[in-house]
Amino acid sequence: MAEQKPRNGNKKPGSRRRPGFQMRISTRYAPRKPANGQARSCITGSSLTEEQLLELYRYLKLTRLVEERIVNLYRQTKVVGGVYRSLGQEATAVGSAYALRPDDFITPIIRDLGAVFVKGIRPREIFAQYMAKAWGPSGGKDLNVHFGYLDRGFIGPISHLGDMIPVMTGILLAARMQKKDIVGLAYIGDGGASTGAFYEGMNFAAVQRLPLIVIAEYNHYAYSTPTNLQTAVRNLAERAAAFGIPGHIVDGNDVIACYEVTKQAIDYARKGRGAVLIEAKTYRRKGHAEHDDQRYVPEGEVEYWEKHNDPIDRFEKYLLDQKVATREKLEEITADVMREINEDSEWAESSPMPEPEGAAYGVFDNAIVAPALRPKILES
Ligand SMILES: Cc1ncc(C[n+]2csc(CCOP(=O)(O)OP(=O)(O)O)c2C)c(N)n1
Ligand SMILES: [Mg+2]
Repeated sequence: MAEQKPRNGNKKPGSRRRPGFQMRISTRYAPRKPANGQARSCITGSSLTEEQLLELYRYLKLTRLVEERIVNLYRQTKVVGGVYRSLGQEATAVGSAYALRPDDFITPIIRDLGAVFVKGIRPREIFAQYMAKAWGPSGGKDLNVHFGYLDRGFIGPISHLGDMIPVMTGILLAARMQKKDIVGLAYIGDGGASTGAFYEGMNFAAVQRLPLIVIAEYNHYAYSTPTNLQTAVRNLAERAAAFGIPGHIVDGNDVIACYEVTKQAIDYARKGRGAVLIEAKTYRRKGHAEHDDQRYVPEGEVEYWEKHNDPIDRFEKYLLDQKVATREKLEEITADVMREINEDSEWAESSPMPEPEGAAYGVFDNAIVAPALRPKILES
């Protein structure tokens, strides 16, 4: 028998082994309908308690029902600006964000309302923000997803796709210099993952071994462009090899799988081993925004995902099959979510619109005030 070469035979003694390089694809991802024709559920063997599982369910329902209410307000012309839905992909945002500690940082994008709720933002803040009200987090200065709270570790996204990756990388570098033990979770779409900023941010985080977890949402579209027309890779996670970091693929419509894979990545990053790229396979069931009629989507595609791969249906099946909850318990949680939504949307509707001169505050250094506003501001 030929002599086996030692595995690291070419390595210089004492050279540091790089983590990652090889792709790690989660076997929990099953892209097709189960062969036995059964409706899909979620992975079993979770480390979550029953109480946590029900909390996840609450976040999923909250996300879907808040978005439905926003659409309702939009149709009444009460919303200023666009409405972007995460219908069908709520499990990706909720499951991944649930793995964070409260002091960790997060930067969601337009399909990650679920992560925003997990981070502790209340529905009333979202309603007021969408309606550009004075009581909203940006006081009516910006719209929909464009707000953040630095003190809560919630970094609001800017519109430029890809740019939040180097921003989060910078935050994590600063945190390391300040000896803070935090990880950063950044979300990116399949379209956004083709920008230069994404590559630069990932590369820098990788070489600095910063605790950056990136969730790349493969939801099949960027605006009207199908993913296979804007990137030649089949799996976004394959790009991890270019940065020398681990890459994972997870079923983005399985909330438990999303939680478990992110938890693993967070543990890895927190130990100082560096960045991780997680690709969540999911599907955008609505158009880019409410104005988009999706005429570019092949017939039956949306319906297929709705029928066979809805993340809430799947989680309900799991909770019932595993006897974590009864149907009545799930209805009770949903009713409670509806109560909160009704109360919070009324609160947001009762907010006044912002005072016009408020536009001059919190944007630039207020020592420099536009001449037209100067007398009024100096009076107050
Ligand atoms: C650099 C840049 N190019 C183009 C746009 C316009 N734009 C906004 S969202 C979007 C599509 C994003 O698709 P994807 O990243 O897949 O995220 P999804 O909407 O599917 O969640 C585009 C092209 C932008 N905001 N920034
Ligand atoms: Mg996309």
